[in-house]
Parts: sequence; structure tokens; C-alpha cells
Amino acid sequence: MNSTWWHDKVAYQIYPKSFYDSNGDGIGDIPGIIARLDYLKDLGVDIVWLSPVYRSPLADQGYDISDYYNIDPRFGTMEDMDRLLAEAKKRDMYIVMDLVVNHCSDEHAWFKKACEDPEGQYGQYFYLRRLKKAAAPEGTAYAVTSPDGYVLPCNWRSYFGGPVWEKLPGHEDWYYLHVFHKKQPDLNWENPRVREEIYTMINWWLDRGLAGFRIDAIINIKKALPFRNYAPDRADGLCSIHTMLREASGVGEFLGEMRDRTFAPHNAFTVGEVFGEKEEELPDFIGKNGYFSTMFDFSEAIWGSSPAGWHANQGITPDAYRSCLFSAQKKFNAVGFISNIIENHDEPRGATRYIPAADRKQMDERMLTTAKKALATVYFLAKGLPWIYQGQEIGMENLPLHSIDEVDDVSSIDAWNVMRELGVSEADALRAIERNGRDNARTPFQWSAAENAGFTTGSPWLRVNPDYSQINLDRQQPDPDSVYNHYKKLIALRKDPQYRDPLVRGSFEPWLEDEHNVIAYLRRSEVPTSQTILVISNYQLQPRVLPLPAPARRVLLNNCTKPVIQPGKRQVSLGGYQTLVLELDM
Ligand code: TEU
Ligand code: CA
Repeated sequence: MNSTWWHDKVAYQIYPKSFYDSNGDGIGDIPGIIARLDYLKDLGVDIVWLSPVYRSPLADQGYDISDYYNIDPRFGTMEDMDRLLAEAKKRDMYIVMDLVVNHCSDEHAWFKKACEDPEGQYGQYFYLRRLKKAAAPEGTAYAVTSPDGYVLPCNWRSYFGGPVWEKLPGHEDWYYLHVFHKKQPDLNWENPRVREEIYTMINWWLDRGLAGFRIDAIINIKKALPFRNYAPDRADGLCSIHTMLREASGVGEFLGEMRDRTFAPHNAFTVGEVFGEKEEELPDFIGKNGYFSTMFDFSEAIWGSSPAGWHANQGITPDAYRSCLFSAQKKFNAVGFISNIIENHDEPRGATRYIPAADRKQMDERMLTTAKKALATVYFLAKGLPWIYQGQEIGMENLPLHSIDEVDDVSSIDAWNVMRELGVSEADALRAIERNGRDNARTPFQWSAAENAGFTTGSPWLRVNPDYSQINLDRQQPDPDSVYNHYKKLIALRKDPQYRDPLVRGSFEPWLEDEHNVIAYLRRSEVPTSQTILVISNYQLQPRVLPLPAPARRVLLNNCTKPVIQPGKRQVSLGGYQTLVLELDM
């Protein structure tokens, strides 16, 4: 979409269940968010995305919605939500909700009615099929049957494990499709009535004062039809959803219609959770009049992930991270304005993932802080809209695990089962979940060193990371050298009228792109005046001297106390993980 009012903003993701609990029931809530709005404002945040707070059985932590027009009582009330919108508005902040419309919940009224009458109107809201026990028709390769002998329409594996087909409650031979959890039945976007329902709901929320939406798992709304089997990719005889998605075409017709009917007339801000888009379609997604304002770049998040299972995922190196970051910059540059992240509620903590484990072993606390600030600087000042996931700004880290019983996340539990069936040892499987699991990001925000990290006065719904007495906001706020204060400086720098032109809209040009463990780039603007800023990071422990494209005029940001500039010199000497933002004389 054309409007660019949001380009110079900073965005922040809240995972409400774990942000701040206002009433001591152990669950974060909307009044808790309101209580912390000034904190976010002071940090410099403008746009706030809330993971789902709609009414939900929380089988997938709110990504299973049973009523799109209500707030789950655990998160608050509709009055709380209206108050949040009003309080945000007072502070010139924008609230963005999660739009989860690939599926709803099996406890949604539509699904209940579909169960009552699969052949009626609401049956058409979902993908329901009446199945036979007969052997698969001849020529049907790879057919899969349910445990009681029904031949499934296709052999796709759901994201959270097992076939996408589940018996429809109350029926013997009816089945429904769910690409995620079985409590998340997929909505049938081919049905115009479903699309109407969704557009009405979106407009209802936008009319209430919402700035826009983060759009969940959206590529999945278009299925390759008719259902068919693909070659299995594991011993379970099933195939990954991605195999089907590669064949599905035409998602753009739905997305264009949704934009025209909802977002465009409201001039809403939208950010798509888009995986596996086809490169030639990028302009349709976020180009001029694209389906969305922007979309997340996930290239570094998915780097090294193995179809075999989490135990086989590779850890990312600084060079691989740089190559993801730079290739995304090149890919999107001429197309639109992307959204840059190093974390979200589905990913491990960035500070753990993107700082090599071998280096971390040799770091004291001070060096680790320097490295976290290095990571923050390089992703935050790249071209695009920078997003911060709650807790990232204080350098929160992955959660140590002692047993699978401690795990809440459905996708981690599935990954555990897959690994155990493959014969991966318990210890190795646990380490793999520690590295990749979604609980890492979902532990309560660490406000202070008080009990439960100051998140709740009750008993938190998910374990607080035991490192909270070290890593917490209270400790970092007064410390000018903390990770928190570095984020604050980064935000202030990007918003500084003197540097906004190059840092927001300026071009992105790699520097020393082939140098091992260096992440460096130029941000340049020609209008109104020519300005060049260099971001340069020595992303390793060993110090070294690196060349500059031109002498530095001014140091705009330095992540450690070591002094740097030698006037007139075309080189700079950097300590371990030292990272600078320099204004160049060119
Ligand atoms: O995630 C969509 C998605 O593609 C997932 O496969 C994601 O990669 C996975 O969770 C990683 O294990 C979105 C939400 O962000 C996620 O929290 C939801 O569980 C999912 O949709 C279903 O709504
Ligand atoms: Ca609460």
C-alpha cells in the first residue's frame, strides 16, 4: 500500500500473556500493557503489535480464536481494549492486532454448527470431507488411512505433526482439515461467504481505532485443490505442507480482495507473516499498491533448519547471518520496505541464536553485553522497519531445560516426538528444543530482580528464565552502558532529524562483504543533502584493523568504551565485537 507514514517509526511486538500481569493470576493482560505504555513510549516505540488477545481456548496460545469480536477474559475486557486504543492514541502510538484467519478454533460457533450439520451452510466454512473405508482407488499413490481405516483425501502433514485430517466431532466418516493444531480447523477461503465474514470483522476492528494488523500464516489460505497426495518425506508416509504450498497458486486474488475491501479504505498499516513467497510475486505483496504495507524478512530465522528434525538444524554463523541480511536487502530494495527482526514469539532469543556459542563460552558479562549491542546495531539500522520483540531490548536469552515436562509449546512437543521416534537421545532432543523451541521467547518479561522478575505477584503461567536476577530492566535502566540503553540510543539515532534521511530512506550498500566475521554497510542519501553513514561491526572476539571507504567525520554510536577515530585516516581499529556507526566524509 502506498502510504509511508510508518517508514520512520519503530515497532514493538508484545506477547500479552508474558508481558505484564496486572491482577496476579499469573497471566499477562491488557491492563498490564496499559500500565507499561509509558515505558514503551519512553523507549521510543511507535507501533505496537499484540499477539492475539481474542477469546480463545489457548490451545496454540491465542492463535486459535473462538470469537473474533471478543477479548479473552484472561486478557481483559473489550473496555480494556478500547482504553488501550485511547491511551495509545494519546501518546501518538499505534496498536496493531494479530489477524489469524487461515483458521479459527474448533470452539468457534461456526465450527460447532458445522459439526451439527456438515452438509449445511457452515459445513462450507471449512474443508470437510465424507470419507470411505474402501481401499484407495487404483492409481492413487501414497494414500494414507486413519487408524480406523478411512482413506484420507491427502497425505499432508500438519505443522504441529500428524495428518492434517481429523475426525469431525460427533461423526464417524466426516473429517476436517487443519494445517496447524487439530484445534485450529482451516477456514475455506474459496467460499465467498467466509471471505465476507472476515472482511466484516476486519472493518469492525479498524473502525474501532485499530491502526492495522499483523497477518498470521497468510500463505496457507490458498490450498492446492483438488486434494492429492505427494511423495512422502518421512517414515510417517506424510509430506510437508510446503510441498503443497509450492503448487498452490492464486493466493493473490484473495489478498487483493482483502486489501481493497478492508485495509486500503482505512489506510491501515499491515505486516504480513509471509513464508515461501514466490520471488516474482514480491511486488504484488509489498510494492506500490501491494497487498500489505510491509512483510517480515525471515531469511535468517529459517537459515539452517532441516526437514529431518530439530536435532539436525544448523547453528547460524556470523557470515551466514550477514549473507541472509544482505541478500534480503538486495531482494527487497527495489520492491518495497521490509520489516527487520531478530526475534518473535516463534523464534529462539536473538542474543542466543546470533552470537556464536563458541564465542559466548569465552565471554565475560561485559563482552556479552558488547556482543548483544553489536547484533542490535547491525539489524536495526538496515533498511526497513525495525521491530523489537519484548525482552529483546534487555538482551533476554534462551531458557535452559531439564525435562520435556517443562515444555508448553505444541510445536516443541511435536519436534520432541519426531526426534525420539528417529532415535535421537533424550539429552540431544532436549538440547535441540533449547536451541529452537518457542518457549524461549515466551517466558515472562524480566522487569526486575524481584520475585518472578516483577512480572506477576501470583504464579507465572510459564517459568521465568532463572537468569532474571542478572538480566532485568531495573538493573539496566540506570546503567548507561546497558543493552537497554543501547536500544534507546539506536531508536533515538534513527529518529534524529539530522540522520533520518540516510537511516530511514537512504540506500543500503554492503561494505567488506567478503571479510570473515565483519558485518558492515553504508546507508546513503542524496536528498536533501548527500550524507553517508557507515555501520561497521567486528563480529568476533579477536580485535582487528579494518579499512574505511572514507575518513570518519563523527562517531554517532559506539557499543563499547574503547575510543576509535583517528582524524583523516581511512582505517579503524576495532576490539572484539566492537561496532560503530560513523558519519563519513564523502
Ligand atoms: O506461525 C506460522 C508458521 O508458519 C509456523 O509454522 C511457525 O513457523 C511455527 O510456529 C514455528 O514452529 C504463525 C504464528 O506466528 C504461530 O505462533 C502460530 O502457531 C501459527 O501461525 C498458527 O496460527
Ligand atoms: Ca492477569
